[in-house]
Amino acid sequence: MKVVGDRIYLKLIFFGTALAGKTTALEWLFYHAIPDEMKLVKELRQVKTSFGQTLLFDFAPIEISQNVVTRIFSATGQDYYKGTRTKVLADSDGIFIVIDSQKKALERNQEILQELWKCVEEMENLSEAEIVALYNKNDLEEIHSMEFLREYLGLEKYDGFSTCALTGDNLEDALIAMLRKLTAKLEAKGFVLE
Ligand SMILES: Nc1nc2c(ncn2[C@@H]2O[C@H](COP(=O)(O)OP(=O)(O)OP(=O)(O)O)[C@@H](O)[C@H]2O)c(=O)[nH]1
Ligand SMILES: [Mg+2]
Repeated sequence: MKVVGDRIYLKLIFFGTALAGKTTALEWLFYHAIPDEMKLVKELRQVKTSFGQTLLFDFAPIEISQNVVTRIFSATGQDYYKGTRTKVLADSDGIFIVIDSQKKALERNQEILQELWKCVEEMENLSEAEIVALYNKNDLEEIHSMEFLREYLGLEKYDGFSTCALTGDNLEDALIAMLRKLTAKLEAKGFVLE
């Protein structure tokens, strides 16, 4: 959370394994759910590899009220670029953990969660971040249920949404849940949203 003049800047991030659907989820929200008048840029800013995966990040700044700007990022999930992933994570106020619900991705989800918990422990400010989990790819067949994944991955205490980033199923609800948590936090600190 950064205060610049009378404005507050919040940072949200989509974090999860490679190909979990972070970019697809952010793209869907940006182009289908976020009203144009809230967007501070017309197109998502993206830095991709030649194969179309995220090299550094995707980025969209939006204005959720006259005095609150929310910058939304998606980090790379590829371990090759792990160093940039943790840099992009720094100072996040809200983390969407994107779980790839496919059975074959179970171990990779566990590994990246370990990395995330380590970052939360070690990086300044991150322990206060709000967390919402997306159990993505709910349209596929060979997947674990959200109930199973929540428990197996130890995510029971976080709000969870069973999502399909391709169709946007439940994504808007997840974004609203996150923004509600963050605005409640701001109000609790005495900040008045304009
Ligand atoms: N069936 C299905 N496919 C999905 C879903 N979400 C994403 N995909 C597909 O999964 C692939 C990877 O999606 P991305 O959004 O690029 O994944 P990412 O998490 O950004 O991956 P990195 O940038 O490599 O970290 C793409 O082919 C998407 O179309 C989903 O909910 N269901
Ligand atoms: Mg991506």
